[in-house]
Amino acid sequence: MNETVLTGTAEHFDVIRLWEEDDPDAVLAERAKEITAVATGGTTIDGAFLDKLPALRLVASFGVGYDKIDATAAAERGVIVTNTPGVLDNEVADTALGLLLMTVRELPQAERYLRAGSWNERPYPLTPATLHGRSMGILGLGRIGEAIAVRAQAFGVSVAYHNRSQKDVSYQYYPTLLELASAVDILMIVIPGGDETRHLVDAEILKALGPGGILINVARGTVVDEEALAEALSTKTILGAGLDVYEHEPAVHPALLTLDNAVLLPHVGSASIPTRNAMGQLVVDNLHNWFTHGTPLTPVQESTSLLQNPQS
Ligand code: 8YV
Repeated sequence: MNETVLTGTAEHFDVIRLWEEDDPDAVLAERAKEITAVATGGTTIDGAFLDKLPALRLVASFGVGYDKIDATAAAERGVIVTNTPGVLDNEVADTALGLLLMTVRELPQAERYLRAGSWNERPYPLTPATLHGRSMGILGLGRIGEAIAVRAQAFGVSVAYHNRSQKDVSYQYYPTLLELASAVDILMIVIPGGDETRHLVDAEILKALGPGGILINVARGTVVDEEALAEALSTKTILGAGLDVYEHEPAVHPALLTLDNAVLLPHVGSASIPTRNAMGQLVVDNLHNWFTHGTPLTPVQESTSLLQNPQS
């Protein structure tokens, strides 16, 4: 758990550090009736877990994505869920552009080449692709997607997008992912994870992206069929992929590890101390505001009706 969450919660609450307990289940059972809030950073919270805590009123999640939390089951039990949107947008967008440049210009491969002493023999081969003048399709134009779009344009990359519905923005909208993938050079995934988006990017979408295509994923690994991606990379159905997230983190599909046209980061999208502390502070502020004013700062969408009608 992030240090800011630990110090911030300790100031206002009687905190149980479950991960430090020898038998966390026993502690949960023993103190179930006292636990009114849970702060979490990536644990699965489903209906069965919520049923163990009858006094629970708030789950404050560290991170913008909350696909491991069943927010609908929480709402049904009168439990609010909060996440940490906004404060990590710039960091994740920066990482996305960094990963894109690394992938298009093969920068990690070139660095490995230098360290291996190969430069003494001959220069690193020219990269087949360049970034300027290419087109990017953003799958999931939310806050982070918009921050990526601004940066992409500064790099001379045109932007299009696919969402479930069109937004009031100037970027070209494609009503289906297949049309978007067919139209662009770079597919940038920023859509939330979870059952609704599982394997949206499959063999058909990768084929549509085509042999010059680059896939970047800074969202959730579950959005991509990793098996199909490994196949598309090894058969050069697409040119390359830059990934920060994986289906079964921290495990990475073994085939991806062997492919030189994949750039692989260990889920570091928001992982700077200042940004993680800002996320941690928002967890603390959500908890504090809920218990002092009854208004969490950043409830997730599934919790909003509960706040409008607390008796429901
Ligand atoms: C963090 C993230 O890695 O916010 C998210 O949804 O994926 C990342 O910022 C994650 O929150 C760590 O628990």
